[in-house]
Amino acid sequence: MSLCGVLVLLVLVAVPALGQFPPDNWEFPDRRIENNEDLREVQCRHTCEDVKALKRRMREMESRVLALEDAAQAPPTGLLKMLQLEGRIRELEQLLLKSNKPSPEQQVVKPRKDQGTDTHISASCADLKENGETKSGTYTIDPDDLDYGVEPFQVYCDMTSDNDTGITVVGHDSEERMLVNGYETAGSYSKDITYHGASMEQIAALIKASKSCRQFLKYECFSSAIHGRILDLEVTYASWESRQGEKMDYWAGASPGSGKCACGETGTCAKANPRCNCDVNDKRWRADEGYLTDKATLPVSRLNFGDTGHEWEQGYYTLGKLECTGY
Ligand SMILES: [Ca+2]
Ligand SMILES: [Ca+2]
Repeated sequence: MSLCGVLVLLVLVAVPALGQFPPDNWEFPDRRIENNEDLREVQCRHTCEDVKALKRRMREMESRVLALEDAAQAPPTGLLKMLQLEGRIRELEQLLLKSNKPSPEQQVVKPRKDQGTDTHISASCADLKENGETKSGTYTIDPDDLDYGVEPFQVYCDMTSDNDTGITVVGHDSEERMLVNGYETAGSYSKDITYHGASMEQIAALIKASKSCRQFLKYECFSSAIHGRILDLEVTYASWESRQGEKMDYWAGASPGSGKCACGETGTCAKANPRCNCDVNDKRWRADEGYLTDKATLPVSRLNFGDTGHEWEQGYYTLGKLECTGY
């Protein structure tokens, strides 16, 4: 075969082969991969699992949120019990109303027979006398009304000494004339006063409810002074203490704050002494006495004495009962 013949043969064989190119089943590589299910599974192996997990977690969270909402809306156990009890109380109240029995809240509290308005108790002996009681004796009083302040207490009522009013008398444990001897320094003799049948609070209530009160106090002295001097220092040997326990600077019969005895205020003390008879201190019996009348400080709660240390020195004190009148 000649060269031309060979070329012609090649053309005849190759042209039909070229007519089938590309083959029917041919796909470009990229396109084949896009449509491949296997590849989709490969791609989902991570992302789809993640989505599934996320969806699962979302469902869990939703159920938890719902549970929390339920819990938030539900009343707590204590509140539930309270509501149940309130309902029960309403039921019982209804039952009470039906049976015409008043509930405890509707019940009127009646005063006790011995403390109520239907049993009168007097504030003082003056009050008693005002209400027609004329016989002296022991009575129970309540100066600041029943069911208020101090408890009622017993006192002696003197209904005859004063025509116009009853006198409320409160006694104590030092009513006897008492000797002071052998106590030299100021206040080294000290006597606490205890009142019979009444506390200091009750006595204070009586004083407050009274128009006037008084208590007698006397010191009889033999070279035993109330006020003296040691070198340049002024010394108060004898003093009384108020119901509040304060040491007072004036003696009975004088004005509060005066620092004097009764004679000192009127300028009538022995040997022109400026303050008290006892301050003369001259080996003669003398005395300073009078009534304490200051309602703010009565009654006497304590008495203090001294200047009885030497053998020629002594004294006697007398403290009267507390007496209150009027209202
Ligand atoms: Ca009272
Ligand atoms: Ca003396």
